[in-house]
Order: sequence, then structure tokens, then C-alpha cells
Amino acid sequence: MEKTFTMLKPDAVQRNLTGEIISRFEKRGLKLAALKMLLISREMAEEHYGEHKGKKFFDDLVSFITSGPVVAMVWEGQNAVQLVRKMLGSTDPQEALPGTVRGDYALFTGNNMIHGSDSLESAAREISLFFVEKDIITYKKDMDIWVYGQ
Ligand code: IDP
Ligand code: MG
Repeated sequence: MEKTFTMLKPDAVQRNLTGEIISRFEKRGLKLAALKMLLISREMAEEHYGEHKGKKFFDDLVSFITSGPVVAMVWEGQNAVQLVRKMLGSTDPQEALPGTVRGDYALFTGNNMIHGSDSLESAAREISLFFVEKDIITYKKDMDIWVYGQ
């Protein structure tokens, strides 16, 4: 089953939305495979957001993401990468539809609550940046037959 990486950014933690956002993924039927709270170092932030190096918002982005604890997670499910991206909404919360995380809780691109991998390749890279293999838990849930059918 496909796995994707998500990370609640410092604004989500500070605004007490950690449980609320996790709950959305759980209710959708996705399966939590790994979770940890951590403070990201500058080096790790620059590696995670390496594709944006050189852009005008890069320094602000790195400062923001290292400004407080984040909650890193791996979620598993059919088509999890694109499904989670849809649940996050557009990068700019002003464009994000109601019903999405960013569309319901955020107003500003710099503080848009949550990161989600944009492709299978990014997911693999990001998961291995934040977690070691033994952190990723593979387990069965009886609920799965009610989510996906027999
Ligand atoms: P994504 O998070 O929706 O994948 P990306 O384009 O990969 O969006 O950008 C990474 C993060 O960088 C965004 O989530 C946002 O926090 C920040 N960001 C992107 N574009 C801008 C911008 O134009 N101004 C300020 N911050 C930005
Ligand atoms: Mg991105």
C-alpha cells in the first residue's frame, strides 16, 4: 500500500490543531504508520526543502519550520500521496477550498499548517529523511475491509 510523508508545521502545533488534523486522516480511513514530534535543525530543513533553495521565500521558510516543534508522520493508503495532497488544499490558503486543511485553518502561504509529499519519489525521500526503517510500522487493521471492501 502507498505511503506518504506529512508534517504538521509549527503553526499547527502552536494553534493546538495537531489532534484535529490527525483526526481528519484517521477518519478518512488512512492508516498511521509512523509519528514523532521533533525540532528540525537548519541543515535538515534545508535538505527537506532543497528544491526551493535560491527562491526568495527560502530563508523565511527555513526559519519558520525550525521555529518550534513539528509533528512528522507517515500515512498509508490507496493512492495516499495524491489523496493527502487533495486533503491539504492549495499551497496558498487563500486559494484552498473549504474542507481542506489549509482552506479551513490557514490564511497565509508562509503559515499553511502542513506539508505533504508531492510524488512517490518525494515521499520515499522525505520518509527516509525523518524516519529509520524500524520506525515504520506495518500492521493490519480489521477496519480495512470496511474502508476498501473485501
Ligand atoms: P507545498 O507545501 O504545497 O508542496 P511548495 O511549493 O512545495 O508547496 O512550497 C513549500 C512551502 O514553502 C509551502 O508550503 C509554503 O509554506 C512555502 N512557500 C511556497 N511558496 C511561497 C511563497 O510564495 N511565499 C512564502 N512561502 C511560500
Ligand atoms: Mg512541496
